[in-house]
Amino acid sequence: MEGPVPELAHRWRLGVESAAMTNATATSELDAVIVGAGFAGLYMLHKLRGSGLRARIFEAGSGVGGTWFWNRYPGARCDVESMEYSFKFDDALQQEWKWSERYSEQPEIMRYLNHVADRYELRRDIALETRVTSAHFDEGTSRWNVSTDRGDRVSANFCIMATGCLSSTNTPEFPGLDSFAGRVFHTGKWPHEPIDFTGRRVGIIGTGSSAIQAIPIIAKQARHLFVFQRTPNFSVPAQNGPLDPEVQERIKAHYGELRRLGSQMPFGFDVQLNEKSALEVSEAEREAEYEQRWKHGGLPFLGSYADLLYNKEANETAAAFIRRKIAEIVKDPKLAALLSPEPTDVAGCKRLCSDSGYFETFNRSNVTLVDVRSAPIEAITPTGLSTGKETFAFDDLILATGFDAMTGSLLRVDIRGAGGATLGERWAEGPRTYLGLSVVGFPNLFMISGPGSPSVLTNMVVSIEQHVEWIAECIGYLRSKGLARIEATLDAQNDWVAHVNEVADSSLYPRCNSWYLGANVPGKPRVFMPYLGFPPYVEKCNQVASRGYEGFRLG
Ligand code: N01
Repeated sequence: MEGPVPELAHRWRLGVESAAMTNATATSELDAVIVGAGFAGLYMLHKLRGSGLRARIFEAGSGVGGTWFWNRYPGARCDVESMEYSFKFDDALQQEWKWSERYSEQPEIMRYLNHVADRYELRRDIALETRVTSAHFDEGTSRWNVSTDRGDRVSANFCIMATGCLSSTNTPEFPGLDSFAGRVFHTGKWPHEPIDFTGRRVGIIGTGSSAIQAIPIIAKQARHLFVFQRTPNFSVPAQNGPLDPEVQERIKAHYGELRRLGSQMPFGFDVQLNEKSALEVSEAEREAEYEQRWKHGGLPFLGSYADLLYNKEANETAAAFIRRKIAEIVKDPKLAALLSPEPTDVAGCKRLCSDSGYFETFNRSNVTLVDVRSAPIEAITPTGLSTGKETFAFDDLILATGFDAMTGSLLRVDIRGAGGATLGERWAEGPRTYLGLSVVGFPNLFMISGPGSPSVLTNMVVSIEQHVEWIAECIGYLRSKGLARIEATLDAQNDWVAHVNEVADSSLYPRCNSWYLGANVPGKPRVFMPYLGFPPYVEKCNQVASRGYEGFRLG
C-alpha cells in the first residue's frame, strides 16, 4: 500500500507525549490510536501495521482479550462454534490452531488471543492497564488528541474505538447493595483468581446468557443457590463436547468453504438456515425439525425456519416447542411453568441462550428459583436480599445483570468531535451512525462493530474482521490520495439510521425489552442498535468503498 504523498507527510507524523510509556514500545509518531485489545483491537493493529502505519493500542485490562478477559465467570464459553468463532484472515493461523471443544471455554479463547498477540508480535505496541479517558478532535490539524488515565497524551490521525459491544457492565441501583457483608461479583467483571463456592450459600440475580452458563456449574459447588429471575429466558442445549480431531481436520481441509458459507448467512455463521416458512409445513414435519435441531444444539435452532424472527405465529411454533422441552426436563410442574417464557414472548427476540444443563439444574435440591417479577427485589441487605414478600440469606452475591451494551463503552470515554460536541450529546436520543462505523461531526473516528452495524446479531469475529478490513482499506485509500480527513455526511447518516430501523421493524426484534434496544438500562434511549443482515450490510460497505466512499466527505 502506498504511503502519503511527500508534501502531506507531516500531516501523518504525529507527536506523542507520554508521561507513562508503560509496557509498550515508546513511539513519538502515531498514525492511529486503537482503544481496546480484544479480537477487534488486535486485528486492527496487525492490519494497520501491515499497511505501514504506526498504531498503538491502549487497553484498560492487564492482558489482551477484551470481553474474554473480563467475562471469566464459571462456564463462560462462546455460542458460535469454535471453528467459526476464530479469525480467518490468515490461513496459516486457522490451520495451526487446534480447538479442543465444539464451543470453546473462556480460558481456551484467551489462550488463542494471547497466541494471536504473540504470533503477530503485537505486544510491543500495546499499552496495558491504560484506560483511554478522552479523545478530542483538533479541527486545525485534523488529529485526535487522546489522553489516558496514566497520563499519556497522544496525537493521531485516526482514533479507532475497538471497545467492544458488551464491555461496560450494568449494575442496577439496588438499595443497600453496598451494605452486603459477603462477596459481590459481576459476571462481566469476574476476578482473575479462582472463586470457590464450596459450602457457601450463593444468590445470583439475572437469567440471561451469562447466568444460564454459570448457574449449572455454581449449583454443583455451592451449598445452596438462589436464582433470582425477573424474566424467564429461551434456551436450547449447546450439546457441547470435545471436538473430534478428525472432524476438525476435515473442516480445515475445506475451511474456505465453511467461511464462505458463514459469511453468506444473515448472522455471519452457518446456522443451516431452512428457507421454508414454519407455517407451510405439517405439524409433524415441524416437530421433527425442531427435535433434530434441539439434538444438534445451539443457535442453529433459530435457523429451523426462515420466518421465525419475522412472523409471530411462526415463532410461536418454536417457542411452544421450547416450553414443552422445559416441561419435560423440569420435574416440578410449578417450577417448569415459572421457568417458561410466556406465549406472548418471542423466542430469539432477546438473544437465544445456549446452555449446558441449565433447566436440569432446577431439579437439584440445593437450587431455589425465586420469581422477582411478581415480588421485585426491594433491597440488598447485609445478609442477603429482600423482596416485597420474603427475605433470603446468602454468603455471596452474583450480579449477572448484563451490560450497557453497544454504546456504554464508547460513552464512558470523553469523546469530543469537531466543534467540541461530545458523543454523549450527539447521542442523547440514541446512537446515530453511518454504517455503524462513523458518526457525523467526528471525523477520522471509526468504531469497530458500532451501533448500526450487524455486530451483536452476528458471529462477532466475522463482523470484526469485515470492519477492520474496511477501515484499513479506507485509511489506505485516503493515504494514497494524500487526504487527511474523512467524515460521514448528515444525509448519509440519516438515510442509514432510517434503513436500520426499517429493517429492524420488519422483524420481531423490537418487540421485547432486550439490551439490543437499550431496554435493560433505566433511562437509556430505546433504539434498536444492531443492523439485521450481514450479507446486505457487507454489500453496502463494499459499494460505499467502490464509489470513492460514498456518503463521506473527504478532505
Ligand atoms: O446479560 P442480559 P448477560 N432486577 O442482559 C436481569 C452475551 N453473552 O450478561 O430479562 C432483576 O442478557 C435481567 O432480567 P430481565 C450475549 O449476547 C454471550 O446474561 O431484564 N433482574 C436478565 O435476566 C448476551 O445476550 C454469551 O427481566 C435484573 C439479566 O439480569 C449478552 O452477552 C455468554 C435486573 C441480564 O441478562 C448479555 O448477557 C454470556 C433487576 N434490576 C453473555 N436488572 C455466550 O454464550 C437486570 N436483571 C457467547
